[in-house]
Amino acid sequence: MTGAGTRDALEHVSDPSPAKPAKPQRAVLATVPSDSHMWNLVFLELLLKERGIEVTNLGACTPVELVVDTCLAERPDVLVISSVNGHGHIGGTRLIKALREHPELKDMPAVIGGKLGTLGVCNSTFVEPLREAGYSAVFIEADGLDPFKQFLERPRELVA
Ligand code: B12
Repeated sequence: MTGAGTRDALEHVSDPSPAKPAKPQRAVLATVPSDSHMWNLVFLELLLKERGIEVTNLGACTPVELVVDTCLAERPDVLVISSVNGHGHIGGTRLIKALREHPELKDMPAVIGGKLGTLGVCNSTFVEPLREAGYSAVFIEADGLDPFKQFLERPRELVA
């Protein structure tokens, strides 16, 4: 490689592209311990993979300890929690509190979505409490998938 080539390469490395937040490369996908539904997880795994994101899908009825331990070991760019059985707001709150107790996971983007209660469109009532409990973003089914897709394009921007 010529000197100029080396310099160009180094400049490229030290010059981060202007204000473009990194897209997630690796995700951990899980649900809450009470939730045995699986197709939501399959659907989300495919949606993430379609975007080039590597997924560790922990499957249905995920124990909280498994989610925390996997996040500690893998340090994913984003944790995605999906729940549809109506208890997501309860299990999801327990889960995020356990996760945020670990200083290493304090700033890791973590989102939850699906049918988070049994109130239909009024499940929006759970959004703020779940954010306060520690989620970076909360997606309710009534809003469709576009907000989540946008989040995946610029997660840090929306979390900040
Ligand atoms: C199949 C099914 C089952 C199967 C599950 C089989 C399996 N292994 O997956 C069985 C029969 C086991 C089952 C059991 C129960 N089920 Co069920 N089940 C369904 C059903 C018919 C389809 C779910 C499905 O597979 N959908 C396909 C997937 C791809 O879509 P989805 O789950 O809706 O997820 C979408 C969105 O919510 C969103 N999404 C989901 N998660 C996330 C996360 C993020 C981050 C984002 C952005 C988006 C997102 O994306 C998906 C695509 O749009 C629904 C009714 C329905 N038509 O939706 C009820 C339903 C989910 N079940 C329900 C209930 C109540 C139960 C039971 C409690 C029933 C009972 N009394 O025993 C148990 C719960 C068991 C448990 N411990 O969790 C309710 C939940 C009520 C609520 N939340 O308001 C529903 C809605 C039926 C109803 N209308 O009452 N169920």
